[in-house]
Amino acid sequence: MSNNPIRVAVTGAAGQIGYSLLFRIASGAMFGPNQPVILHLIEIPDEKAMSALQGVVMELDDCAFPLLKGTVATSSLDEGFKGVNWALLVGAVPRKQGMERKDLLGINGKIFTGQGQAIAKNGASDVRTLVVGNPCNTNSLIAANNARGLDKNRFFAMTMLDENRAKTQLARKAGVDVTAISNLAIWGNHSATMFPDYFNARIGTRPVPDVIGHREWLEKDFITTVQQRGAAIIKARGLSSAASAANAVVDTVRNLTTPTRTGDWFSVGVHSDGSYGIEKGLIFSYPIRSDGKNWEIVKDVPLNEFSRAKITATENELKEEKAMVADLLPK
Ligand code: NAX
Repeated sequence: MSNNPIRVAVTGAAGQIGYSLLFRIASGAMFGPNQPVILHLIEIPDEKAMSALQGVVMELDDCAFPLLKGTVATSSLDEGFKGVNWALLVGAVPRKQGMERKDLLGINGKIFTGQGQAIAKNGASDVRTLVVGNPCNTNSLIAANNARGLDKNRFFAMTMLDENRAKTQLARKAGVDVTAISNLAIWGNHSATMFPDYFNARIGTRPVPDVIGHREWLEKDFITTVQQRGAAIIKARGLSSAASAANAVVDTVRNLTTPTRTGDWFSVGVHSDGSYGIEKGLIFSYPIRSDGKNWEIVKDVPLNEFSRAKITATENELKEEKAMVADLLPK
């Protein structure tokens, strides 16, 4: 057991995802039941947001969590990222009606230049950053490129919610428990172009297509359901997914900080080293393994023509996004 608390910064801490996430971290779900934490809650310098944040702090206090050793609530990036071991970048401006993707990238991109710089300046020597705020791959790319002196391998973008959604869909279709599904990689961008790779996923020890013989369902319904799940939740709830997103943040950090089960892998957007022919430097979701400290891209996962075409489409979208924010990436 380590007695040194882990410092975790969460931006957008008064938002929907923050409201689920903070309580999971403070209860020990992210770093285990013996690891104390200190939460750094970051919001915009707006009266309403800061007041809501105070309310969240009061509720955290009222849980009397044994592992929560302190909270810092601030709108200052320097104070918020001071000494943090993890920076969970959740806060972003949502896309509004009439807003083009380029506009959103421009507005949110500016947030992530400043946050990348502040993390590099203030974070602990082992700081790692997970971007959740959308478009999360390209926001992570911006943060990584503006965090001078920090290894780009410490920047991630969340695709775990897509992986969890895909696993549940496959388990339901096959009539098995969700724990029977493994090796489910999400490739590419956290967007409607992502590719949930059912060819390499397994149900027990068997490849998914051997168990679910319904090829058309896999090619069409399955992929579309996973890609459109966020929109379906907005339609049903009137609000975007929050508790399941917070759960995916917990899963991502746990996956990166605990050894991956032998033979399995998980999905997260990482700095591409050119693996699988993907453009170097993009933040691209791959099948990843961790030894608990370091992570690696799983090599030699077989890809067929169908998968290749899907992966190229999502790569192309990320290249376009990168081109749109070129002015935010220092040379
Ligand atoms: P909310 O609008 O409920 O909360 C966002 C919070 O961020 C607000 O309190 C706002 O004041 C704050 N904020 C905005 N700019 C900030 C800044 N520069 N610094 C600090 N705080 C800032 O959104 P919520 O539902 O919590 O979603 C947050 C983000 O997660 C959105 O960008 C959303 O698109 C994204 N998502 C990403 C997912 C993923 O799988 N990667 C899934 C869920 C979610 O859609």
